[in-house]
Amino acid sequence: TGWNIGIGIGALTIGLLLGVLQGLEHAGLNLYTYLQPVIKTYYQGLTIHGVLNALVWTTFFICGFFTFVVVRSLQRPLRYPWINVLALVLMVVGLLMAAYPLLANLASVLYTFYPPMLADWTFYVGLTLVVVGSWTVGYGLYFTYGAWRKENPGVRTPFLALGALITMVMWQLATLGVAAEILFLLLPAAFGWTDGTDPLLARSLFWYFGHPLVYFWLLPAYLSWYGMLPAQTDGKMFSEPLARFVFWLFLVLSVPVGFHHQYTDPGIPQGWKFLHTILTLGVAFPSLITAFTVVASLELGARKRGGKGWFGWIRKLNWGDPSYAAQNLAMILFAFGGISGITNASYDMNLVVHNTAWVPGHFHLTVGSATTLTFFGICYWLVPKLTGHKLFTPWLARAQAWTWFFGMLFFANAYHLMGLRFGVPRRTMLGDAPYASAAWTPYLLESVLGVGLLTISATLFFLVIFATVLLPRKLDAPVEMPVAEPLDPKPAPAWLDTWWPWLNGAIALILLSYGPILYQLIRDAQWIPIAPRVW
Ligand code: HAS
Repeated sequence: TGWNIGIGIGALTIGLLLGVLQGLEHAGLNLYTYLQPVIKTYYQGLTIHGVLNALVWTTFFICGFFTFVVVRSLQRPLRYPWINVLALVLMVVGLLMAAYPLLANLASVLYTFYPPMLADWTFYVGLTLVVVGSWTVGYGLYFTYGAWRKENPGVRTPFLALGALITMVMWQLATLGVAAEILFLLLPAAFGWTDGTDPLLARSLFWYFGHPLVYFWLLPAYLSWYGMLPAQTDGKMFSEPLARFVFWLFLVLSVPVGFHHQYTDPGIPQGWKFLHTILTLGVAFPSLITAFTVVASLELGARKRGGKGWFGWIRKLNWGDPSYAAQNLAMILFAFGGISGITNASYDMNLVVHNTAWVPGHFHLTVGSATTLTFFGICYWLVPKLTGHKLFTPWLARAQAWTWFFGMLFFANAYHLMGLRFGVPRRTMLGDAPYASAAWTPYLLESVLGVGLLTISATLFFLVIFATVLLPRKLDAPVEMPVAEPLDPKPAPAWLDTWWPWLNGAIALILLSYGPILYQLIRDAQWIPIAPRVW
């Protein structure tokens, strides 16, 4: 766990630095030139920013966190610890392999690596190894769960372990899409065995994986919000069975929604886009349940701490604890990210905001806030737990959480509005754009204010974590993983602890929503030449 989280944070250090450059470039201050010859182009910087933050930081953190959670929650050691060590080795080798082409400017294809742009083969093999490593983490956890089940027949799986396992299984279903894309379309082209590819088929396989990927980022945060955060403010889980139900719904509904990223792609018939729209609105439903039930769990705690009134109780939440504050602030930002997600999912609105600055606005509130700020909050108890050292200065950690909150609020608001009002494009050197308009200026200034606060916040996070790890200030009292008790101690019904209906339901829905159309896309595949490398 320690190594996973340490490497994740290391990747984030570089990834966030490039994010600052990205934000400043849009506002007309191009600092990329000072990074020559290490970072040669804007697109190289943007690719490293996306890959390190969205893929590396998240995957390493989640694998480490889940290993810790499953072992603590089942209260038994890993069945075969060597599997999880092997997993870490695979992931590190993969990361090093992918780092080479990223740094050598041989893989500036952005984190979605759409063909016909093509990266060096080492990039794809590296990413594949990271994914295979994360599967291996899952296998280590399944064997541990199997052993626990044998020792505890008929006992309900503890919620925290169940949620982590469901997320891992969902991840294995999801990554089949990107595995097929890399193995059958991208690697053969990168090795020079084929001289073309079908971008539409590749994009469809990518988004089969790409949307459940976002729930792989979100569910560890939900696990903490449901099963840990209430305990951090003297609350209880408002409804433990409902929390399980939400995780099962995510298993069933996370994958069959990918075409909402491809509304503007020609070649996907409308009927399929419509089906995926309906299912997307379906997968928003467990998040709406979460909004109500998690807040109810927190309210229980605040009232126990003396909170009164319709809204007055909010002041009594445990804002003094940086771990709590960071996660509650992440939730508030996610409420706005959820609204912009549902806007994206609405076909006609999507035509307005697709490929505009609105989209980075959306994902900085989701993966950049709900996920990342929650993971920061988790670090504030987990790193002291792992090192046995006191958290370095809780008030600095609190300041980190609040500066991230306001930084993202300004940044994301500006990007949403630039996309919505002016169609300002994403993934573009806006600082150099000949069509840049004076009307953008107030929003660009707001975004720079956000970038400034986020830079301070990121610096504080690294300072707090490094000082906690390096300074040998022993803990006064042992830190334990927070575990929220259910309000109703009656065990959840058996159907909420049974895998087969949910797993079969997930597979059936995937076959129904992707089977015929993927068959059609493969049958009608049209090979087009790989784009020449221009960076
Ligand atoms: Fe998304 C694009 C639709 C959620 C990430 N999304 C992206 C991209 C990323 C991303 C990275 O339909 C860009 C991909 C690219 O590079 O092209 N997204 C949705 C929908 C949801 C959603 C419907 N997205 C996420 C999450 C992400 C994420 C989660 C990362 C972690 N997204 C889209 C669509 C696109 C898209 C289209 C394509 C756009 C385009 O055209 O390219 C839903 O799951 C959202 C449901 C969420 C809610 C909110 C629930 C609120 C909660 C908090 C409550 C807190 C309260 C405060 C009330 C309904 C749980 C309490 C306060 C106290 C004080 C106690």
